[in-house]
Amino acid sequence: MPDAVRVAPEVADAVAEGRPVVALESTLLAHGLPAPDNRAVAAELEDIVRAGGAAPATVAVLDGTAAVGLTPDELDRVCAGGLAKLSSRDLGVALGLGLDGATTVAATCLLARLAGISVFGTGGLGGVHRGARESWDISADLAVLASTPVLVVCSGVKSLLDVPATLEQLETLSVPVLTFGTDAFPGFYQRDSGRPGPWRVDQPAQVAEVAAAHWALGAMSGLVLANPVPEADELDRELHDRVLAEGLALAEQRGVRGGDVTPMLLEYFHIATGGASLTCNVALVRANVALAAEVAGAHTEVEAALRAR
Ligand code: PSU
Ligand code: MN
Repeated sequence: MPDAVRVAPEVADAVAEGRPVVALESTLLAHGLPAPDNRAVAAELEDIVRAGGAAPATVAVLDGTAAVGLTPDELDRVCAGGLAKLSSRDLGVALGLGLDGATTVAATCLLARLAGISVFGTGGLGGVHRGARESWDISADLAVLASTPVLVVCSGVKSLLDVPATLEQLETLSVPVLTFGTDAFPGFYQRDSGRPGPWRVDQPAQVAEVAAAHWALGAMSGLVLANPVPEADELDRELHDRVLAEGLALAEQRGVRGGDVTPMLLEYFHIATGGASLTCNVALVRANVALAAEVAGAHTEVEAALRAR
């Protein structure tokens, strides 16, 4: 473990003893949700993971140290605003220069892996952006999943992205995609992105068996477990489609590019839906981390059974 990576005692003990752990990302807190609500969500997500029998490990970079598992004071700093958004390529820069930053799915996967954590719960995965043919904007989340054995529980990819292209890329990169309790690939704010998922599972134990088999074959890629937003919290389809069209036009008009696109569109959604997208976003993350805790529990059981053989 590099010196610049610090694993919280609660997390390190759980990993060492083969108990369930769930990694949580900080970009969703720092750039996906507005302050001060984000701080309450940060605490709530950790509580949900603990209630599900797992240790939470929220990941961020603070003072040039990558922290896996944060103290309440550190969560305050992450949620107070002003943190850079760190993708995988930015981690070494932030550590080398002694900076602070919030970690994306890509960066969180890398640090979770270093800390020995296999299950990670979040909101939405990054993917292929609309217009990627011109902009080349494809999230590093995909490239990192191709080479990092971590299972990411999310609500599919945001409808802000090119969903069919993202599913194609995940196939090319040999990242298995499972949909939980549904045949449809979820579209973040919506339970159905309009595309079917390749494989449906209905039990956390099935997910753990699939991940164990995938990794036993020597695969170095991660897996995606796509969990649809709870029915009651789904965003109204018409509202969603209208706000998405407006947001995309606004991003184009303002010339927003690269890593700024997702936070800008998420913020536009939160304002233009009068907070409905925020309610939906928080509801789906809650559901995902609860499922991640169950999957982490099942994963430790499968690992213990493998060790006992
Ligand atoms: N899901 C959310 N809010 C977010 C994100 C996902 O509900 O802010 C973040 C994740 O951290 C993801 C990142 O890794 O967006 C992708 O950003 P980009 O497209 O720039 O790679
Ligand atoms: Mn991007």
